[in-house]
Amino acid sequence: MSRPAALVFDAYGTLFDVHSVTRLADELWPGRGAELSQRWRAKQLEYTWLRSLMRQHADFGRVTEDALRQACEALALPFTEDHHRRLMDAYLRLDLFSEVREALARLAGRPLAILSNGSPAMLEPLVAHAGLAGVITHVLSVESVGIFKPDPRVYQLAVDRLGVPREAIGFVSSNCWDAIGAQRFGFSACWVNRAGAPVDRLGFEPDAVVGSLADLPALVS
Ligand code: 2OP
Repeated sequence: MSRPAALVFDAYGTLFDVHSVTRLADELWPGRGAELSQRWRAKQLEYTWLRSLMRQHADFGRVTEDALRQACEALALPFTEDHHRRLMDAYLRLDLFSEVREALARLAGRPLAILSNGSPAMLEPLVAHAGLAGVITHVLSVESVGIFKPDPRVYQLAVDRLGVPREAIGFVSSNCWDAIGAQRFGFSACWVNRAGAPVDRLGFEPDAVVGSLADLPALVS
């Protein structure tokens, strides 16, 4: 990833910890929070892929709500509309991973964009709540193209909006399949593997793997 002209970051799972909702979920259903959070995230991503394949797009807010309801029913968790509202609100205030702020400060001086499945209505409050409004230069949502990652049209959006050729863009995601999709599109793609997970077997691999965003400045300078 030698000296990319711009860096493009995935949001959920990469900059923001989707599992920070576990705290509230544990408050609502003691001892069941982690299980719900894992299942909710897995179902949310599954629905993005299925809706893209079916050409039946709905925004990430709807997909996230649908996934939450399915996960609660699958786990037989008693669920009210107040639970739903509180958990969806928590999605607008996810924790920033601890190393992100310093890493972004060290990477400044080039466009630093978010490219996410999230809708603008979800991403704008999330970025503002984390105090990243002055740090992230572009917030790009798949809603501009009407299909979810890893469809190539999503990555093309970053090229179009940043005005930077694909080969000059460094892409960063904690979702291995997203990093591979970006790599196949033509970005230099880095997988942030905080959990030490096995690489996805998709016939291709990310260009680089790091354990946290703290390792990124050395990789791109
Ligand atoms: C994002 O697009 C993949 O959900 C992840 O932010």
